[in-house]
Amino acid sequence: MNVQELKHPGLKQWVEDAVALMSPDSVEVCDGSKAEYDRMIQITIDAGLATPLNSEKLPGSVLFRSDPSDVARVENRTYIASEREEDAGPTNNWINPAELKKIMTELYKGSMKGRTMYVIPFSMGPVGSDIAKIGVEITDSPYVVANMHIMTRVGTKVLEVLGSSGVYVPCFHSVGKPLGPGEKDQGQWPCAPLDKKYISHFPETREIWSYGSGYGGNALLGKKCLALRIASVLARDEGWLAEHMLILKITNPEGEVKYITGAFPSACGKTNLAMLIPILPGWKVETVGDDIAWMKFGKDGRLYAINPEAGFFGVAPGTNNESNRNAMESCKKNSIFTNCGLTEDGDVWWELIGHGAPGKEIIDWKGNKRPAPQSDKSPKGEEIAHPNARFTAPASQCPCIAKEWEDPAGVPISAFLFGGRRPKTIPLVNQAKSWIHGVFMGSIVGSEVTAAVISDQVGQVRRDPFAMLPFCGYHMGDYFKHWIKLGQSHDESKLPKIFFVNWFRKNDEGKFIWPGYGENSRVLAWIFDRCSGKGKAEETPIGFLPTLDAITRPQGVSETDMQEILKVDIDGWKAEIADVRKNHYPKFGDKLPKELYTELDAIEKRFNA
Ligand code: GTP
Ligand code: SPV
Ligand code: MN
Repeated sequence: MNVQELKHPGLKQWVEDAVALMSPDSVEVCDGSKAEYDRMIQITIDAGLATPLNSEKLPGSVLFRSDPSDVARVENRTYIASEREEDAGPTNNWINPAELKKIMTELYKGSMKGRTMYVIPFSMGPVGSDIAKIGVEITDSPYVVANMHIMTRVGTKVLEVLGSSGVYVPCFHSVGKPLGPGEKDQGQWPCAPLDKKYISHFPETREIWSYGSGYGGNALLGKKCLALRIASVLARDEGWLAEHMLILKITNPEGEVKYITGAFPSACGKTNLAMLIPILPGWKVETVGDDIAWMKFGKDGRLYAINPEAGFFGVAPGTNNESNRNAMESCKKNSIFTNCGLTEDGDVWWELIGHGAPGKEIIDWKGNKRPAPQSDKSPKGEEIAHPNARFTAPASQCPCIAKEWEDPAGVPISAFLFGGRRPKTIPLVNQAKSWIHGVFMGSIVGSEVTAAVISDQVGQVRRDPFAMLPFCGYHMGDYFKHWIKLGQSHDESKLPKIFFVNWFRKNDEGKFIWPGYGENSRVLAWIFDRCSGKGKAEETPIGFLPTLDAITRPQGVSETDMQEILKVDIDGWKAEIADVRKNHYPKFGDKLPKELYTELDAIEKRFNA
């Protein structure tokens, strides 16, 4: 389809203005067809950017290697450009929107020379459903088009729903690498240097402008940019929630069903939990979503969640048939791999895949030949796959996808889980005493920074409230207020119960104490029971902790270890609380809701009682 055929005058004008600014050689409106997907992949193969994989092992799949400067989200180049700085708050980067648009307009000038501009109409959520939002991404990256095909619902049917006057979120994206006459990418992942990358959000005008990166959340603008940063602003204004949460369906041996969501920071276990295979007999987990949940109140006063995405952009390293067989199955065909190793037989390989690589050599994520590894481990810093290597796979290929995963009505949520990577102090699981206590605990969540973000803080614990630190499109203090208000204006007995989990406790030798993955079903079973008014627990200063016999003990976890991860670490918590009072809460100034200080005072008092 060409631009002239666009029936929405505003959209047509917007595209024409973009063409005038970015000067692509040609323009295409995407129809979302299989033929289009195949063509995008072929273009990237011809440009030397994609390698077709072994068609018997991984039919319809390709591998990309990106640029070392472009391997993850760039938080320090991500901006919330609200009209007023105070609306972006202390946890976001802010630039005056007019100033930022001026800088970026300069960058966009001629930025698509030598390339095709693709116009991608996409829907977050099932096309045409009340809860769905439409975006249109303009990009010069066929890699982005192909990924958007998998991650969102793309094409003509979206334009039909949009009609001639529908509302959409306009999203600009350019890799920022125009080509001179006759110039080709020739295997060089196109992007701009780090200090030229901008991932910008204009919350008042609901616009996204991205420049200079072709990777993940920086470039697939439906995901973090629209479905979290812009959607969180809409959710605040309209009384709903847009959260960095997986959604799972869990069935107990008696056949009772509950739906649970969980917010953990990037690379902290959402995809794995969403696809978990319970080790507990008779229990079943199915997937509704693995990264983002949009939740609205139903007429019955309960919160209903939908997954706005259509695919998984999952962390490859650590994924294997033991840890996450469902993810391995999901990316067995029609998938895009980015920054994995390439074996001699045209297969992908990554650290902790469960086996060494065949043959003599392997090509690492930087394109270098290396000796084929005998085991599935590599020394730190010498990984064959980048630690944030990813697979993009259609959700429909997941063997445990829940039948209701595309239900526009959503699924009713019984529990919220919050957590992160905490080697010490935070217990395996505890339950908040009330909604407000849960909001307090959610506001102080901390986690080690992972390779999902380009940062020199990787490995250090930072506060990541609600796992939304990099994704909240407005002042985090107002975000806390929004959560408190939802509790105050609804019947608390119908709201999800709030829990905190930590699969990542380490012993003094630095080894994980808890085996994680399928073993986490032991914790899910306790949470399930607590939501039914069962499950044994003890009230402590931090909430309800399971009694020692309430969660069955995995093989290889000693009784002493079990006691260790289920106790209240008094000194650790005192330090935690002191840090919140001194370093965390003051950041939010007047915007920190007083209810949270009341909770902080109360927990402090409980520890000093
Ligand atoms: P994003 O896609 O970045 O939002 O990540 P995510 O939260 O979906 O994380 P994911 O499930 O992909 O897991 C990230 C890494 O953590 C992988 O290497 C997993 O193998 C590892 N992981 C997941 N669950 C567990 C667990 O229960 N225990 C341990 N030790 N590691 C886990
Ligand atoms: C995350 O970082 O939380 C991700 C990957 O899910 S990205 O899409 O790059 O944001
Ligand atoms: Mn994520």
